[in-house]
Amino acid sequence: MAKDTRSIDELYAAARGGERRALGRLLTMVERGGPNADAVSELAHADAGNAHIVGITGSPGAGKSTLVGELVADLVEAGQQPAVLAVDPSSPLTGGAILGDRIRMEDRNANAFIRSMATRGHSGGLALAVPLAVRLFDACGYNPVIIETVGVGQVEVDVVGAADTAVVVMTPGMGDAVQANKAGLLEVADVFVVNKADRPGANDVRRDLDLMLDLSHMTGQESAHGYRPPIVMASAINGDGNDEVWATVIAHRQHLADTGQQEVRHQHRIRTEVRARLAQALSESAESLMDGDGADQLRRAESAQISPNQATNELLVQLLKDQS
Ligand SMILES: Nc1nc2c(ncn2[C@@H]2O[C@H](COP(=O)(O)OP(=O)(O)O)[C@@H](O)[C@H]2O)c(=O)[nH]1
Ligand SMILES: [Mg+2]
Repeated sequence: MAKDTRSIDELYAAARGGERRALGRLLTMVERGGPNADAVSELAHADAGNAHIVGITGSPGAGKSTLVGELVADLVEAGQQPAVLAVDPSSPLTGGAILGDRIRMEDRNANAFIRSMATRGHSGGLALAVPLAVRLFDACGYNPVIIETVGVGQVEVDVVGAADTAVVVMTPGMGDAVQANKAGLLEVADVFVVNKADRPGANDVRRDLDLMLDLSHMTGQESAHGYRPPIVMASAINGDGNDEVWATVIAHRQHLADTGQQEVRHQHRIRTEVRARLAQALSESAESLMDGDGADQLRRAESAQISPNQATNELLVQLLKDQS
């Protein structure tokens, strides 16, 4: 195949016109970061803002990909055009159920776009790349945009917490409710799915969850506007409960609309993205300062002439001067 020499603008126009290859190339740029990613983001910014963004998280093996695959098939059947961004550092491009689903899905129907995002192990890249990829899908008319991520690290929790609707998937027999609580997932969850309800112990998970939600209610952690995250029992692999999962997601979106919370979510999402970008920019500046103009302070701290604290303060002054 001839090398694709189209400009970013041309690729973007083609992607908006429905060309999957063009969209795929833009997603690769977004994944790699840097000036090209920023250029894509600028273009997409003008056309995005319609998609319902749904985050789905949970332990590895909880059945997220199975559930997402089923939901996507249902959405396509219902005439919608869903996109999925699967971010799972533990199963990079070669692994995971989602890729099998992807191939079948793309054969079956061109209305869905499923993409595994490679972040090459460094999770910082995720916080930068995910919002851009979501914006691009949104700008290209995909709706909903579903983000699948393992609920382990802070970045993953942030990504899901910044969605319009955050779905947390649990399974019986893994102490999942307690784990999720520790990982901070209880606070970001809008919908709980107890998957693998065909297995013993599903009702125990539900009970544990209910208890923890009662507790957070008593300590005032529960979200305002009287919303208590519903718990849906499902067996994704058998197709049981998938309809109810989606109906519950849609009900949450309606709740956001009714209470004006959609705008709050949007603001939170933008804030999360800007924070990640700021942190990245400052961290890069700090590195180059220590390699350049600030090397002297660093040497003096290394040889104990000044304390690390003092070196930091001096470097900070330098850094802020450089930024302005
Ligand atoms: N028994 C049972 N197994 C399931 C169910 N859903 C998914 N699985 C299986 O659990 C394993 C992990 O599923 P996967 O969707 O890849 O999980 P993910 O890591 O959360 O994306 C696979 O072998 C699935 O077939 C379910 O409802 N019941
Ligand atoms: Mg998966």
